[in-house]
Amino acid sequence: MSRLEASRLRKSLRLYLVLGSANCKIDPAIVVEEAIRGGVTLVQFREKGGNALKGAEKEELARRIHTICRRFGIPLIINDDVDLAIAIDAEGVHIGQEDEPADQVRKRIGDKILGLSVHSMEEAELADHRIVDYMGVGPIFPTLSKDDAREAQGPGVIREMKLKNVTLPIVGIGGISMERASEVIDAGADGIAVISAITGAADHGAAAQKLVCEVAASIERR
Ligand code: 3NM
Repeated sequence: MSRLEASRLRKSLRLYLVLGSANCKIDPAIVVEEAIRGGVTLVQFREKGGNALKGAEKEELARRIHTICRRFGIPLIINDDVDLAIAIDAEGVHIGQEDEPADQVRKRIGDKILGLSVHSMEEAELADHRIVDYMGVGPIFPTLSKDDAREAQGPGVIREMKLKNVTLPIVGIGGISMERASEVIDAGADGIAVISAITGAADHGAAAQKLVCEVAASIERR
């Protein structure tokens, strides 16, 4: 799959599952399958933390997750590992402000989807529309899932971006639960990206289903 037109990408961002082996009590590939069956629209493989898989083991897990995503027609985005995304022919790459610069990544990945983490209006204004396809804005609420997370900003940061005519698709991330999903959509986000709201749920599929219904209902109300 190549860079999606913005309207298709906005739909793919509705419920974005981010995960790696550190976030899962069971095989992450099984979590992915259950969550996709529940309604997840996009998946990011984010293998971080002290015990993160590396090398061949990391690639093997990424390939297994990709096989499941493909079966359901769900794009797979690889966090901060351009070589891996290219090796397994994933649909996209997600980078942070401290990773390889977006223009260099774009040159390497050609037509794949490119996502960028932004934490402020200033960073959003610097994101180049010709290079980046969507922005992950966070942390919206306090999160325990990212060691070096910045201070939570609340959904207002997304509202400000929309008011100032930031047009790139936006997904909110950080501490987003079932109860708080609608606040993020009401602020103007195209979707929500979550780790623990799905990986930490007793029933991954049911959690995804509830979240995606909440997002869809909030978008319809806007
Ligand atoms: N990035 P949870 S917050 C991966 O602010 C990630 O850029 C963030 O996990 C950012 O849904 C975050 O469990 C963790 O809070 C999201």
